[in-house]
Amino acid sequence: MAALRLACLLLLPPLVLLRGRAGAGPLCPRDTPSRDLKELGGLWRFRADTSERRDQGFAQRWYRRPLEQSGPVIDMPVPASFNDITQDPSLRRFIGWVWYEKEVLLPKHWLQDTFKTRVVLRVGSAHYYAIVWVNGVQVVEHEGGHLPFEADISTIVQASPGDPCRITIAVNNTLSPYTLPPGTIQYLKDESKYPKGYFVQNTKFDFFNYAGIHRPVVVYTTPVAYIDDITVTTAFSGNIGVVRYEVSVIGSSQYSLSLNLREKEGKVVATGQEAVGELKVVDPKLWWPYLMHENPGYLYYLEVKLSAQVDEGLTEDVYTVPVGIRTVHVTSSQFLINGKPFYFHGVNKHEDADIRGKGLDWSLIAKDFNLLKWLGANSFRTSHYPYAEEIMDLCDAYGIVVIDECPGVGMKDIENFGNQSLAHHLVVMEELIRRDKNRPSVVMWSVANEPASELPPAANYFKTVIAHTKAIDPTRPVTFVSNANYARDHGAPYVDVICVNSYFSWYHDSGHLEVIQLQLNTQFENWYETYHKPIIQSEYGADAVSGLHSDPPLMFSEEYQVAVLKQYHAVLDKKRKVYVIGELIWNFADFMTDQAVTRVLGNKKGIFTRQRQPKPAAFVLRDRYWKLANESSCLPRTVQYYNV
Ligand code: GCB
Repeated sequence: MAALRLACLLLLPPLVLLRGRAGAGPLCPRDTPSRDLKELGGLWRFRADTSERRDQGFAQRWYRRPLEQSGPVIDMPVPASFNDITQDPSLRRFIGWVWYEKEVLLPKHWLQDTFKTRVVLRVGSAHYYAIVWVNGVQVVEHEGGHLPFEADISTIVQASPGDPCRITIAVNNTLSPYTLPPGTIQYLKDESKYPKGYFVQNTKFDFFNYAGIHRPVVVYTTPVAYIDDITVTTAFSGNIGVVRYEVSVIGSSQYSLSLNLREKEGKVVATGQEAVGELKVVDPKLWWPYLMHENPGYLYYLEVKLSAQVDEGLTEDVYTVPVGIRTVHVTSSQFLINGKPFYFHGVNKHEDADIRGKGLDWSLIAKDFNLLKWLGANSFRTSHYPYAEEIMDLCDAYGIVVIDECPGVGMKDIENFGNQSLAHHLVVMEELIRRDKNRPSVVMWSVANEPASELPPAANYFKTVIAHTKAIDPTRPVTFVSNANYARDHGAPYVDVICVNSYFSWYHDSGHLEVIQLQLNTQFENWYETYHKPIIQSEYGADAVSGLHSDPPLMFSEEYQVAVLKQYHAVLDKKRKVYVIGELIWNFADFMTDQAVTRVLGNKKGIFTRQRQPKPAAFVLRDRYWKLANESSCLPRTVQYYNV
């Protein structure tokens, strides 16, 4: 009870007023002929509220004046996790409210054309609960990391043109049983062992709980009458591609639309004028996964132009969405993309790196995509939360297929399956789908990773979450990733694809490589016999500390990791001929976790180190993935060999 009280105290500030929309506008901010964009990356002022109840910032209203007037501040990069930036161990493990602040001068024309310009502040993601003020006025609050949120700040910034605008963001990383992911706060009261008031945050997931402002903060403009959302779904029949679209407009009921669907080179291939319609493309260039076609990730561009009447006259807005024409279907034993069987040979990742933690980093993103291509990986799962839009854009462009996972990870206690959690989970799925619905790379939603799906309440919980997800997006299959016993999993009846994790000879029968094939075979047969649904081996692997060797292979050596992979591959090679539709290694790269006796400066199941250097397992996987790609596709020889 005390733990819960503290969780609530840390999470909720006194007297929070909800203003503005809690979610983000569905359209990712872009520079267009009618919109401007200003990134607020760089160093922000930063202060952790170290008061016992973490409530000093609210009691003293730190947002009312420049943060440095409240006490000592330091420089903190945005985007980045705050944990690994300083030499202060107490900041690394800090739980509670931290405060960020930046002053920004906005262009004059944004502030003076008040009848024409709408100014919006958008945060790409902040972990986990955030409240935002502009010039001391609260504009938005948002629960949950990994997803964007925004607020219309026009009236505030336009009230004082010429003055710098002060943006204050308070972020709280406390997790409660009802957040996603969930966690608990534990007070340790034995004063012979712990200082007075000592508490820790406990979680049941296996990655370090990085916090801060992880993705870009931007200010952008739209006209006052603007394109609020564009939804696109695609299909094809014979040589005709179909792009169904729906445009929603805010700020005027008197408007006209003009839509142009362009090829990559700019040629218009179809046009429309209605808010809801269907565009037909003759001989469409389909969106194909990487290594399934010589020209993967082909994108058309749907340019939407709005001409709207507002009180002061006519205003125009333009927004362009990339469109990949492709279909997705699931049968009892196959996953079909554009009607052809698709085999996922890919990875699970994390947003994780030295120093920046989960902060967006373009160099890391570029390196990771180069490694994926080198590896011959055609897919990844966004384990265990939605990744940055910048990453997802590249998946669309490169043809990397994505299983898009929400932050439903570490749901191990019965309390995580109550109505409060459920209501929040539904909102998170809405926000995720609103953000990623138009992406051709996203072929399936994953609503959770390894929940305690054997608990009876999991039945109704997953039935509801999956039904809700399908109701919002009827075009994509839905799954969650299970490590439960096939006969007792209450969520599996509702999924389209069975995703199963197993660590034979690691967490069970440690060191016994000889049992892997039997156990894996049994696993697949049990699941398939029970459900007759296609199966993805959504995690498997072993820790290898880079540079540790042992022959015969012993646990934690590079040789052992390779040996585990080879045992799994022997069975996968049989089962992929029948109903196994994919294999995703755990993990792409080593990553930071909480400290534990089973973790050596983090989880070492990466086939690359945290610094992205290959372990021997990476070469084994690379051989395999290129072979799989060559087998299942009709790639020209130039693509078949990948020589670096
Ligand atoms: C799992 C989890 C993943 C862990 C991994 C491991 O089953 O889904 O989050 O990191 O195992 O290495 O234990």
